[in-house]
Amino acid sequence: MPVARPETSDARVIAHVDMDCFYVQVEQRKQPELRGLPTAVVQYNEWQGGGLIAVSYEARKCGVKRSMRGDEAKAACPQIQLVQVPVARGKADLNLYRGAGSEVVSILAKSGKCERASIDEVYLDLTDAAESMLADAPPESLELIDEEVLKSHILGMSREDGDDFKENVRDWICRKDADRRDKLLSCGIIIVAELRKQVLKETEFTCSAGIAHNKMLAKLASGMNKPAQQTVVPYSAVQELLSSLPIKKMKQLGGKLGTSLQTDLGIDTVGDLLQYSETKLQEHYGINTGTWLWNIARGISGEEVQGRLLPKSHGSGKTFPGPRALKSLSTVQHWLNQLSEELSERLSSDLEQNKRIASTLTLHASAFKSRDSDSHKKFPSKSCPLRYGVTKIQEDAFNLFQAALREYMGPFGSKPQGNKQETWRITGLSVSASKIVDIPSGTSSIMRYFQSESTVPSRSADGCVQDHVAMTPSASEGCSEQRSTETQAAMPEEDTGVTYTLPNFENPDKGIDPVSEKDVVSCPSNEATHVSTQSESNKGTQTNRIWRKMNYSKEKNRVRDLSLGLMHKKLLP
Ligand code: TTP
Ligand code: CA
Ligand code: CA
Repeated sequence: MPVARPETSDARVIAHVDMDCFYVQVEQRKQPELRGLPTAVVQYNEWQGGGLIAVSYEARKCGVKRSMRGDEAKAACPQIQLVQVPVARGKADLNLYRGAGSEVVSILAKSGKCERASIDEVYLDLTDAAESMLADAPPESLELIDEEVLKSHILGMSREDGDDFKENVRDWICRKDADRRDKLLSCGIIIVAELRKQVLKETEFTCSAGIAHNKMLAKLASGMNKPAQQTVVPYSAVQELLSSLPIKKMKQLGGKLGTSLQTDLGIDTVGDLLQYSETKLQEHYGINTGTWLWNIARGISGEEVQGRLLPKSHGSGKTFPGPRALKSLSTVQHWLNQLSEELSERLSSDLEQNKRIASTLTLHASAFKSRDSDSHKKFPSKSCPLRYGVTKIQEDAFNLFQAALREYMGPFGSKPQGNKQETWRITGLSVSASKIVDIPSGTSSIMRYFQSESTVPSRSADGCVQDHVAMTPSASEGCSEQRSTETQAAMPEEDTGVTYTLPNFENPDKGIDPVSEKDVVSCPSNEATHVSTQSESNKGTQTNRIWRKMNYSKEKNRVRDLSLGLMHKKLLP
């Protein structure tokens, strides 16, 4: 559940920077002849030209959307350039994009505390930089204000085109009688404009930014004016911004909590929350979440920018939507092997380059069953201590999967129910490594460290298969980005064009910490403790519904034969 953190009384200056149509920009830098053309990055497969995962702004103007198939995009915009995402091990290989994201991070990190929030986003705490500027060279004393600064959008200021608008921005930034909070924001505006120009110069990428007094508001603002623009949230504009903001657009309210607010309290916008007292909200959602809700309705959030340039976790995932759903243990094992290989490679380079090790391995899957009554049951996520080495990770991942499947299917899992036998299908798989720590400095050799540490156990899933509660809102970043799953659900296996509800199978390290301390429940025996999981994204159930509608009757006999045959052989005790 979200944790309420009081905001400090001192005004902070926080920026959220998000790259514009990021994968497209990375591909356009590689192939400069594509610049300025309507372009999209596609996860190609033979079905309807694959799925789009990033769309340039030129293509968006022609009506192309991320949810489209390649063929649909060509129909909407015949001149569209489709670039295929690199593939390795039968799935999208995001290394190129991760590396490009790191280039940006290394530039932005020079400005202050920097938190890498996803493959293409960072938060910056610019308070110190802004305070220094205010002390040494306040905006009101500047003779020349850069054009990029003057193009900023200041919420609450009416926007007129042309020079008048820029003059208004200049006046706002240079006001002598502004309060300290606004003056600090003005410094933030200048600093961020400069940083964005630097990013463009050094990487050739454009980005957009939100500048506000806290992370929540900065994040909301960064997406308001894209591409290549920045938006500022003065304190005086907060209420208006939130009053009409749909509750589900709010980071952390995209999931169950947001749904409960809508259905149980009839709240549609963040502003609607204002009618409820803190006590009332606490009665409904507990002390912490109640206070957190009360705060966000007022734009209050004390969440700090974490000084973290490296990812909190590594993940490798893939979805198998529609007719591609996996239906046998052998295909699940095949894909887990591929995913584990990729994960292991990334763990090795993290170890080599950053001297960091991870200690928890987690398996997430989304699934559905044939029997209607149970179709909403979530596939449990499982964790165990992480052992380094590809084969060990592969072995452990498969063990975790089997433990989770046993629990998912229940005691009658593979027994006939009436005349029907129950079947399962897997629509998403991901393995992730978390609880990443630096190897203590002074450790003379990595091998010695491993030998001395119990974090790397000698046996797999050794009675310590742990249930994993899928992310609570407060522990994740990417979960605010709700995406439509409808189209995705009808796609054959794809790796990247996805929803960011959790867990994120295609882009599992998109700012997500799949396992936070509190989420892992120790389990002393193989007996898995049942822990209710937050939605494995609605994706599973939606996919379930759509797939069933499309294909179930056609496929069901074959599925039953194949998967139940295997389950009888391998899963029954
Ligand atoms: P986003 O920041 O959500 O989108 P974007 O950068 O393409 O476009 P915008 O200008 O609106 O920010 O995602 C960053 C990258 O992550 C995106 O370029 C491709 C990848 N991605 C996926 O692979 N699947 C997805 O569902 C989403 C949302 C993103
Ligand atoms: Ca982006
Ligand atoms: Ca983003």
